[in-house]
Order: sequence, then C-alpha cells, then structure tokens
Amino acid sequence: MLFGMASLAQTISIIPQPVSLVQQKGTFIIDKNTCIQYNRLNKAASEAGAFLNRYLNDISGSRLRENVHSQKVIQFSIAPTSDIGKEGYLLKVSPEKITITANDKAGLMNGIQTLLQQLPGIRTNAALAVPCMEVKDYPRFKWRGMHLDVSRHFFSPELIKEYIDLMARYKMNVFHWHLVDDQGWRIEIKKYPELNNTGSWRVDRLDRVWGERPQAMEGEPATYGGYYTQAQVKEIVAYAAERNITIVPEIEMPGHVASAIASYPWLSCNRRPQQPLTGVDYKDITSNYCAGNDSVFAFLQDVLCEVIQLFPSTYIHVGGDEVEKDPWKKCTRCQARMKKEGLKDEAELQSYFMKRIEKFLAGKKRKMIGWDEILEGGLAPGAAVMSWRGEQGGIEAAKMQHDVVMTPGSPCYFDHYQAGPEGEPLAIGGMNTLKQVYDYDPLPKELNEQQATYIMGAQANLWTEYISANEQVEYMVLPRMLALSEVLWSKKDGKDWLGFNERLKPSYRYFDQKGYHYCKGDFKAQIIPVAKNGKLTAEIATEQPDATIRYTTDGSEPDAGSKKYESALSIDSSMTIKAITVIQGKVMSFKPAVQKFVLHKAVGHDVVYTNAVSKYYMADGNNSLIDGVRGTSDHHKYWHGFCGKDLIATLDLGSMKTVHKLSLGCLQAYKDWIFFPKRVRFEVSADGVNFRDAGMVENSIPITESAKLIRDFEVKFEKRKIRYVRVTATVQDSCPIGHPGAGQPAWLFADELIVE
Ligand code: TNX
Repeated sequence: MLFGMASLAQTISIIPQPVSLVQQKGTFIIDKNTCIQYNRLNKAASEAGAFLNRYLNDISGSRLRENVHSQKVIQFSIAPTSDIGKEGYLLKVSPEKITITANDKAGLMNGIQTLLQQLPGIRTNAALAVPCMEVKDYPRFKWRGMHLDVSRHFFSPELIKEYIDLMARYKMNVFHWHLVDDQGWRIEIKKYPELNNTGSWRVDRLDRVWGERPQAMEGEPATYGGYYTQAQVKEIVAYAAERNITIVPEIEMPGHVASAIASYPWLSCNRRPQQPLTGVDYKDITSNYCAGNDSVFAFLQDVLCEVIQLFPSTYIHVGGDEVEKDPWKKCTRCQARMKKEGLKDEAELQSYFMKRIEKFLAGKKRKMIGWDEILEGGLAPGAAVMSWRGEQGGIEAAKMQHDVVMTPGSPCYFDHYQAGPEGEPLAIGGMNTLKQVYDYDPLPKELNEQQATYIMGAQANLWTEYISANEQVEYMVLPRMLALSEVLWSKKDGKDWLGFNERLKPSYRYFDQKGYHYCKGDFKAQIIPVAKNGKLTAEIATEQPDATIRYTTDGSEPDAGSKKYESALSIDSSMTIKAITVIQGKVMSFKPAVQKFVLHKAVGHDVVYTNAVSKYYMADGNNSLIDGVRGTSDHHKYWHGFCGKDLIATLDLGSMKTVHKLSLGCLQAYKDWIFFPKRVRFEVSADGVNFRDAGMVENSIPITESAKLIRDFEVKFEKRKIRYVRVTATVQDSCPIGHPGAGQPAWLFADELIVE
C-alpha cells in the first residue's frame, strides 16, 4: 500500500504498483560523494552495479565510484531472502543509504528499475533525488510478455533495443520476436542464404495501405525489408539478458512461410517459384511447407539448430497458426504421409508436423510453444500453448496440464485501436482501450486452483501490418504496456484504476523527455442504453477519471458549455443524445458520441424469431429489435445479424393497438459482408394465427454499393387495429461476384422493428 503523507514533498509513483511500498520522510541525493558497493566476486551484483552506473552516467554526465569507502552508498547484494522468490527485491532508501537485496540478478534489476523511475530519463544538471522508502516487491506471473512482428515490417536493431528498454522499465520479462512470416524472413540463417538474399526483401508499396498492396510484378526490384545478422541477434540477446528479458524467437511453421518458399520453392507442395509477398494478395502464393517431404524437416532442423545456438531461451516458438489445409489436400506427398502414419485428416497432419518438431526441440533440451491451433489434431506432449483466439485454447491446454500464455485478441492485441477510432492512426481494426487492458485478468474463472498454475502469464502482441514506423510502434504500445505490466506484476486485489491513472503521469513526463510517441487516452464518451422493467434509460461513461461529460438531446452539437451529465437519462420520447468529454474546459472527444432512440408502440414487447440470430451478433439479446435503440454505422453494437438466413420475426404488442406505419432498420456494409435484404415484407394479425399482408418494400440499393448505409424499409397504410406483426426480410443469395467472399453466404443486419 502507498501511504500518502501530506508532509512529503512528492508522492512516489511506481508502475507496476509494488506489492508493498512505504514512503518515508527525506531524500537520498545521488552526487559525486555517492559510491556504488557490491561484492566484486558476485557476478550478478557486479553486473547490476555496472548497469546502474552506466545509466547514471548517461543522465548526469559522470560515473560514481565503485567499492570505495563513503558516507553515502548504493549497495547491491544477492542474499537468500524469503517471501520475494525469483525476480523479487527489497529496496530501502534512507538519506544516507540505498540498498537493493534480491535472490537473483533479475531481482536486483527490478529493484534498479524501481529506482530509475524516480530519476529523470535524460541528461540533466538537476539534483538526482530519490525519495526515502521501503519496498518489498515480487511478480504475480512469471511470463510478462511483449511480442513484436518484424516480418510485416522490418524494424532496426536500435528500435528493438528501445522496445527492450521500455519493457525492462516496466518489469516485462519476455520478448517474443516474430521473426518469420509470409512477408519477410528476418533472421540470418547461414546454411540457407537465400532465406536472406530473397526471403528478406520485397517490393515496396508503402504508399498504399496493407490490404490494398498489389503483389509484385515480374522484374520489379525487391528493395524493402532487411534481416538481423547473427552478430546483431547475439548482441540483442545479450542486451535483453542484461535487462532480465528472455527473447523467445518465433520461427513460424508450417503456414505463414511464403517468404521461405520464395527463397526455396522446393519447400512447398507445388514447388512453384514465387516472388516474396508484398501484401495480402495471396492469389498465386503458397504459404505452407510440404508436410510430406522429409527434406523440409531436415531444413527446419538445420534452421532450428542455428536458432538454438543464438537464443538461450528454454521456449522456442514455432507458430502453428492459420494453416491453410488446401495445399496439403492436393499434395500426393502429404496424402501419402497421412496414409502411412494413419492420420485421419489434415488437422492430424499438422499435429504430426508439430509433434515431430517438438521431439526435435526436446532432444535439444528446449520446449516448444505455439499458437493455440497446435491443439487441433492433438497437442504435442511437452508443448506450451499461446492462446490468441480468445482464452478457450488456453483453458483447454491448462486442463490437459500444459503450460499456457494468455494473449487473447481482446484485450491483448495492441495492433487494435486504443481510442477513437476517429483521430487515431489507421489500425487493423478492433478496440482495446487502456482500461480494457487494465481490467484484464489472465486467470480464467473456468480453471480451478491447480489448473490455474499452468497459466504462466500473459502477453501483448503487436502485429505490424499497419505499422511501418518506429513512432507508431511506440504509440501502439504506450501506455497500454504499462497497464499490462500492472496486470501481470501487481497483486490482483490491489487494482486501482484511478490510482493507476495518477501514477501514469510521471511516465508521460518520461515519454515526453525521451521523445516517445504515446496515446494520451481514449476520450470518447460512451452512451450505454439500459432497457429495464419497461423503461429505457441511457448512461454516459468515459474512461477518463478527470473528465466531465456534456451532452445535448435536441440534435445540436454539444460543447464545453452544454448540459453536464450527472446521472442516467430517462428516454421518455424519441431523441438523439450527443455527448462529449471535457477536461479543464477543453473538449477532448475527437467527435461527439451519438445515439438515436426512438420510442414507438413495440418498445418493451416480445419478439419471436423463426431463424436464430447469429451468436456473434446478438446485440443486447433477443429484444434488441424493439428496444428503441438504433444501430449506428461505426460499430456493430445494437445490430442483429443473420448469416445466409432470412430474418423472420413475430411481434406481439400485448393488446390491440392502432397502427399505421411499420418499418425495419437495416445495414449495408459491403466490406463486412453485410447487405441490405432483397425485400422486406410485413404482415399483421389480430389473433396471431391469421396474418394479412400489410405491404412489401423492394431493396433499391445495388448489392455492390460499398458505402456503409442505414435504411429503414417502411410501409404505411390506413390506421388499423392489430396485435401481431410479422416481418420477413429476405437475405441476399450470397456475396456478389468481385467481393472477397463471392459465393459465400451474405449477412443481413437489422436493428429495430418500428411500429407507429
Ligand atoms: C492473426 S495472431 C495472426 C497474425 C496477424 C494478426 C492480425 C496470429 C497467431 N495470427 O498473422 O498478423 O491476426 O491481428
């Protein structure tokens, strides 16, 4: 606990929040009389001392003396200390003495990082003052990971070191280096030089967004890319180790390896030459190793031998995700392998592939880790699983007593937006805000205490399809990594969102000093409809602890002077709420949140569907169709989705009502495979048995229209008394020709059945 004392000059801010922190009166001033002391015979303590001295030299321009007598000392010692385990430390700061004690070097380094968070980040002439305190600290999880994809875009060794520095500052300890993927092979392999001569380079199309980059044409110069030489890798591995960071290399297989196949076409099933992949135009590209060819395994073992030489990590990541099974189905060698090994399908062939590699790694005293697809077709005996498609794979693996790292898309994918998305740099999609990361708990409720011991921790992944610049790497990681670091290090019951936001402030100053790009936060207002007990209300929320919310209900644009939000608004008539966040008089929202509500005769009554709503697009449940909440075009909330099936809904108004107008709100979002229905037909009834036609509306918008549109399909008639309404919206036959999903089922989305 932090004891905030009014008399103390400054409150200590540490991220991740230590297990225990007691701030005391006074400061330790680091000056030329200060000496660093450690036992020279102890390697860990010597290294830690040297590390601190280099840092102090960087920020003050001079080194401290080491191991001489002085009145003022910074002392490191490795001593058996109970309660703090591996990586833990005790830090004591008094006006004359700083001591850091730990069981291991990692603990000393973590103690140093806590100390460094009290000091400036750049060269300064100011006094180096450390507030007095006592800290006892150790991590909750042993795997505190950050991943970086250097295949989709290559990043320099300098950027990698910066990434490692940032990780170390916040006590993250595993760097998952995604070195191989379709669009580039990024590690030097001496035995197979074409991997680097060919596989590391591609045609540059940086002027286009990732998904729209056409594949290279014959003869175009492949000048974009790069790779890390083995000398560079060694240096980076040592740099990381010095900072208590293990680098887990990922040598992806058996899919996502178009770059290797461009280098050596014989690695694939069809053995056709191909150019390195520029973007995602996979038309003539093969991205799987052939699983029926023993030479492929010999190749991979050679590659892994070189990798193992370079990386001391126990775990070697071998990918395993998103393997396209088609090439294997068509390949005689793969089919022969399946027959010989008695494998019933291609999932088992993949499992055979991974097991064979796992056995090889085990023979080298290394452990295999892979994406959760390695569960399909049977998990290799000693393999650990990285759960990315939600937590299910991780839960399953833990129950089977395999080690697990949690990295579910939400909230661990840092390639997703963290704010906006308006006003944010273009990202791959999705939304993982700082608070969502902060609120994450890697231990799923589905696991009992014993099973939970297999959850080693969690990790954030930074896929870089949409990230080509160093600044954007920083931006996507900062400050979300700080929230994750607290999730993984600090005690669960000490979670404190407001306190975390306060403690972020010195980190923001540090980022400013260092010139790091970072996201200042998500300043959206969120309008949350609540339909309960026949009443409709709207709550408005923001992630920002310091913000007030201002709103309008008359359609006008809100500003800093608009009405202040105090508590939930009741929706008694049709209205549109527009809301913004304001901090110190300044409007922070990039654009107002807008939510339309319509009150009509069906609100609060019951709907029965003939075809079930897709479980992925349920909106707020069955009655979303008559909750008065209209869907918007910028997200899928409040829309009901049907895949390749008609929407047929029957509404019971509860009693006879006078009605003259019926309409159904629908969405067209071509890129998301969502199309207006072909037509919408309304029928009405007094008894729920005999229905009469009430009109039909044909769709007039072409299925190929790519703009996002919302349209109410509406019929009007002479006032009549009815009790039941049946609406049938006919889904399009399939996605149209020329669409990425051509021939596949079309989606139909509806938000509201409006009865007036
Ligand atoms: C899925 S996560 C992938 C990556 C992509 C990522 C984009 C995983 C194991 N595979 O290849 O870059 O989505 O978010």
